[in-house]
Amino acid sequence: MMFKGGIILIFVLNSIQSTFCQSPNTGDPNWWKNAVFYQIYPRSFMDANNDGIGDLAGITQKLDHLVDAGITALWLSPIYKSPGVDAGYDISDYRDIDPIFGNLDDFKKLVVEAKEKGLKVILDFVPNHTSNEHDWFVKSENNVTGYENYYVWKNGDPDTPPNNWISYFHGSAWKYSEKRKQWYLHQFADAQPDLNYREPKLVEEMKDVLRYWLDLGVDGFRVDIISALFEDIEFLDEPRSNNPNAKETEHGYLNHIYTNDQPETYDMVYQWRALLEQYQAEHGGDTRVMMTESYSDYDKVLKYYGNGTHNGAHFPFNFWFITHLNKDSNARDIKFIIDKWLTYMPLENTANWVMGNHDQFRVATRYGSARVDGLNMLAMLLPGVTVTYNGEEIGMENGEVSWEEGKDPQGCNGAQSDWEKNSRDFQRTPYQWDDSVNAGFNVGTRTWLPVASNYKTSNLKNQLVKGLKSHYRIYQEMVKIKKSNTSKYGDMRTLALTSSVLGLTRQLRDNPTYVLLLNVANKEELVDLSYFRDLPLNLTVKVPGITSSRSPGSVISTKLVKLDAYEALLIGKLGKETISWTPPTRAKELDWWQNAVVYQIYPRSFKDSDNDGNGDIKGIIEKLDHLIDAGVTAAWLSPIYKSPGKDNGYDISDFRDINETYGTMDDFKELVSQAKQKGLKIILDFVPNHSSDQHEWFQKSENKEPGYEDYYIWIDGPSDTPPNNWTSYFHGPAWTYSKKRKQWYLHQFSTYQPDLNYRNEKVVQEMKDVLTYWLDIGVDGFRIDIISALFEHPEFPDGPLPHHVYRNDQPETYDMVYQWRKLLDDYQEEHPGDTRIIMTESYSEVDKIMPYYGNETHNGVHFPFNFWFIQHLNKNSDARDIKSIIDKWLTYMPHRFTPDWVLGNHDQPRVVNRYTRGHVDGLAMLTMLLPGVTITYNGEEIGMENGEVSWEEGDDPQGCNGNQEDWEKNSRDFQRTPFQWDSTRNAGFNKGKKPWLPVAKNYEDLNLKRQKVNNLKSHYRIYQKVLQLKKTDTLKYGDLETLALTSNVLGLRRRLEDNPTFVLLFNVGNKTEAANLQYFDNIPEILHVEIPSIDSKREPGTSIDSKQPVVLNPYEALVLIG
Ligand SMILES: [Ca+2]
Ligand SMILES: [Ca+2]
Ligand SMILES: [Ca+2]
Ligand SMILES: [Ca+2]
Repeated sequence: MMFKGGIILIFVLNSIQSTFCQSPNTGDPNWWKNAVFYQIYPRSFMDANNDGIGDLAGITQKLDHLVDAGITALWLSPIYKSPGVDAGYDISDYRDIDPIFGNLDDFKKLVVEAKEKGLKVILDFVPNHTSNEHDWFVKSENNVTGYENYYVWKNGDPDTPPNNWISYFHGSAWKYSEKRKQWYLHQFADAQPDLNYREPKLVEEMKDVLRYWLDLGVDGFRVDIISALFEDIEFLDEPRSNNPNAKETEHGYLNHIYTNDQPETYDMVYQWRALLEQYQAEHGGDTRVMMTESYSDYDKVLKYYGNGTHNGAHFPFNFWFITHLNKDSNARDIKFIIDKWLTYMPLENTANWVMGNHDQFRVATRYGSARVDGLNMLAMLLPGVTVTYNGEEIGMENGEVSWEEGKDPQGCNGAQSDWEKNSRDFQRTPYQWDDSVNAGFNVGTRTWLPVASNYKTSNLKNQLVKGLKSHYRIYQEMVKIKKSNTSKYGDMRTLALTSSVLGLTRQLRDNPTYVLLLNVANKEELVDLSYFRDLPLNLTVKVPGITSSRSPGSVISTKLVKLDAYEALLIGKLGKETISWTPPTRAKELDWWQNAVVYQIYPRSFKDSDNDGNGDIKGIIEKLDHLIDAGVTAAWLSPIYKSPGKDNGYDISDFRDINETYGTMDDFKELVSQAKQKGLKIILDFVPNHSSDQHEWFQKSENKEPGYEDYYIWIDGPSDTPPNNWTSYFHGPAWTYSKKRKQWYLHQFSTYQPDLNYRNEKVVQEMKDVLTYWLDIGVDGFRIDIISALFEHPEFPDGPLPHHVYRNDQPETYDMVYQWRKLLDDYQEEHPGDTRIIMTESYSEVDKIMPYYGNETHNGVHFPFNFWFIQHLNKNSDARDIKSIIDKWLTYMPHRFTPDWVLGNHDQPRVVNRYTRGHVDGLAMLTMLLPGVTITYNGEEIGMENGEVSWEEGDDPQGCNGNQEDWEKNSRDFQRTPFQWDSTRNAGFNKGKKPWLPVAKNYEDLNLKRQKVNNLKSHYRIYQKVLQLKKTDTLKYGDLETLALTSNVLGLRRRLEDNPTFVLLFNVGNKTEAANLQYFDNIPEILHVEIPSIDSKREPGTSIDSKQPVVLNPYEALVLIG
C-alpha cells in the first residue's frame, strides 16, 4: 500500500470554538458539546415506594450512580400527568407530574440534588399532541371560546374521514367527534389529538410550558417526534409509498409528504431555539439545550440543526446506528455511516451518537452482547455528544416479557403472533442494580414488568467488583477519556483496517493520542496500523474490552496487531511522554500506473489521416505529441479490431487483426513503437464477452465443426420459445434461434454478438492466447469491456428482468479475472519491463465491484473503473454529495489497492452536459488531486460539449435502433463527434471527406489550438498544470483530507512532511460562498493561489490568508499551495 491516508476522514471538532472566553456571568455555553446524555425510563429505573413502578424519589436516590458513571445530563422520559394510553406520551397536564411518579415537590427535589451533584436535567417535551383528557381538548371539543382552534378540526360526513392520512398506530388518522360534529386529527392514537400550531394562542401556550419548566430549573428539552408537528394546510391525500410490505392500514403505506417535516415545523423549532436563547440572556446560567427526535431521511433530519440564518435544535438525534446498522454490518458499513453524518452535518454543528433507546431492542440484543464494549467505546470516542439509554452502560439485554405480562400498546394492540416483533416491553424491564429480590429495583412484591431472568449475574453491583473487568468499568473509563482535550478538540480519523476491523484515532498536539480498534467479526483479524500515518510505533493498552486477553498497560506494536474475535481495544500514548512519531514513509516507490492519467482515445473521432472521414491509427500517431504535451501517462484505445461494425467495433470478427478503416497491423506496431519512444503507454480494449457472428469461431460453431461445438452458449428448445426470460442489453430476448444448428444461442448484447462460452476450457485458452498475442506486440495492458456479463448461471434459470442476478458478476467471472491477472504477472516474470495492467468496466453495485480488485488469496485487476462521478453525481450534487461518494469508494476499497476516478467516456454525455461548464475546471482539479488513477475521455481536457447530431446523421445503434422520439435520450453519438483540434474546416480532424459524425458547431471557439495560446486561461492549460501536480510527491504519497466546508464548497487537502501542501477549494454551487479554512487543522497561515479556474478573478500567486473567510464566486475552483 503506497498511499496512506486517502481513506481517512478528517473531522475537525470545535477547533474554532476551542479558545472561547468564559465569562462567569454567562455560564458555560459549550457544556453540552462533549456531553454524555443519559436517558432514564422512569417507570423502570428505581421504585422508592415499592408500588412496582419506578418514580422520581427513586431517581433521586440513584443520582450517585450517574455521577459515578461520569454522566453530564439525565433526560427523563415523560413524567407528566397522563392517563397512560401511550406510556405517558399522552399528556393531560403539561405542568404537572403524574402521581405514579410523585409530585412537583419530588421533581423540585430531584432538580436541586442533581444540580448539587453537577448533573443537568433534561425533560421530554411532547408538543405534537395531548391526551384527549387534557383540559384544552375537552374545551375545544365543546367549542369553548378561545379554545376552538387548539386542535386540528375538519368538517365532513361522519362516515368518511377528511382524507386518506394514516396514523402511526394503524388506521385512519381522523376520529369523528359526535359532540362537535367534526373530525379531529391524530397522527398517533385516537386518544392523542394533534395540537394545531396554526393557532397563535396555542403556539404561545406551548412556549409558556417551556418557560414554566425552565423556571423550575431544567437545562433543556428532548422534543418528541418533531417531524409530525405541522400538516400541510391543503389536507390533500398522501400518495402511496413504494413500500411493498406495508398493509393498507399501516403508516408505511403512504409517503408522508403532507404530514412529516413541513417547512413550518422547522420554523417552530427555530422559534423554540430563540426562546431558549432569550431565556438564557435574561436569566444567565449555562446553555439550555434542545434535541429533537425524528426518524426521517438525512436531508430532513439535518435541517433541524438550523438553516444558516436560524439556529435550530442543538442536535437532532442521529439514529443511524439503530436504523442503518446491525449485527451483520461490517467495519466499512460502520465507517461509512459515521462519515455520512459528519459530511452532511454543517461543520459548525455538533455531532451526536445514539446507540439505543426505549423504542429499540437493547444494544446487546441488536448487535450481539460480544459487541457491547466496542459500541460503547465507539460512541464515546466519536466527536460530539453521546446518548446512552439506561442499562446500556452495563450491557443489559432484552428482558423476557410474555404476552400476558405485556404493557406496551404497540405490542398488546397487535396480534399475539406479532408480539415478539411489535412489543417494546423487552427493552423496558427494570434496571438491574444488584442480585437481591427484583434486582434492587424495589423491595416490594411486584414490578410493573418482570425483571430479566439474568439479573443475578448481570447487574451493576457485580460489575463494580474491584479488579474485575466489566462493561460498566469500560464505560466509565471511556467517559473519562471523553472529557479529555484530545476527545474534545482533537482530529478524528476512521479507517476500515480490514472489512471487519474499524480503527478510529483521536489526536491533538501535545496531548494523549487514542486509538480504538474494533473487530466486529467472529474471527481473529490481523491489522496494520501504519495505514494511520503518524502513529507512534508502540502504543499502550488503555482500555481492553472484556473479551480481550490484553491487560491495561501492556505495550503493542502498531505495525501488526492481532485482534481476537469481537475484540475491542483502546490503546494510546500519554502526551507527557516523548512521542516517537513515525516519519512519513515512502515504503516503496509508486509503480507507474498507480498515479497515472489514462487517456481514452475514441479512434474513429480522434484524427483522420487519410481524409476518408474516419479517424485512424496514423491519425493517432500524428497526434501523439498532444498526449505528451498534456502530460498523460497512457493512451487507451477503444476497439480497433476487425469488425463488421454492428456495435461500433464491439462486435469483433478477428481478435488478432486491425479494422481496415483504422489501418493495418504495421500501422499499429508503428504506433506502439512511437509511443514507447515518447514514454507513453498503450492500452487496448479487450472485449471478452462475445464475438461478432461473423467471427470464424461462430461460423464453425454454428456448423458444429469438431472442436468448435461449444465455443458459444447453445441451448435446445422449440424454435418459437426462447430458453428463458432473459432480455438483451439492447432490448428484446437475449436468445436467437439458429435455423442452421436448430438451437438457440445466447447474446447478452445484440443478436450479432453471440456470447462466448467460458465454461469451455478451449475458449478460456483461446482468449488467454489473444492477450499474450497483443502483449507480444508490445501493449502495456488492457481495459476489459463489460466484465460483469462474462459468465451466466449454468442452469439458465428465469430471473427478474432485465439484467440481473443470474448473468451479472457470477463467481466464475471473478475467478477468470484472477486468472488473467496471473497471466499478466507470469508474462511479466518472463518479459521484464514496466508492469502490464488490466482495468475493468462494470456498472455494478459496490459489493460486486470491489471483488474485481482481488480477494485475500488472489490479485484481480489493477483497478475496476470507478464510475460514481457519472452514476451518482451531476450538476445538482452539492459538496457533501461529492465528498460522500469519494469517502464511499475509499472506505469500501481494501487499503492495499489503488483508487481511480472516471469523469466521462464514450457512453456518457460530456462533462459539460452532465454537470455545467462551470464545473469543468473544478472537476479536473478534483479528479487529479485525489489519490490514484485519473481517467480522461478525449476532448474533456478542452471541455468539449456534446455535439449536434440529427436523427438522419446518427450512427449509434443504441439510438438508431430505437424510436426517433427517443433519439436525444438514447444516442451516444453526441459525445463521439470529432475532436476539435483547431478552427480550420472540420476542426482539423481532417482536410477531406465529411467526417463520419458532424463536427460540433462551436469548434471555431472551442478547440485545442485556441486554448494553447500562451497566457490565455483555458480548460486545457488548467488540465495540463494540475496534471503536473499529480506527479509531485505530495500527491503521490501525501495524506488526503476532504471537508464539505459549506454545503457547496468542497475542500480537499493533500500534505506530506517536508513537501508543499496543496489545497483545493471548489464551489460547486451557482451562488457566492464564503469558506472558512480554519476547519482544516494546522492550515498554513498564508497560502498562495497555484491554479485558478478560468472564471476565477484571482491570479496565480495571489496570497490567501487562511484566517479570513475565502469568498468564492459561483463554480470558482482554486488549487492553493502552502
Ligand atoms: Ca413507585
Ligand atoms: Ca401534528
Ligand atoms: Ca481515415
Ligand atoms: Ca457472457
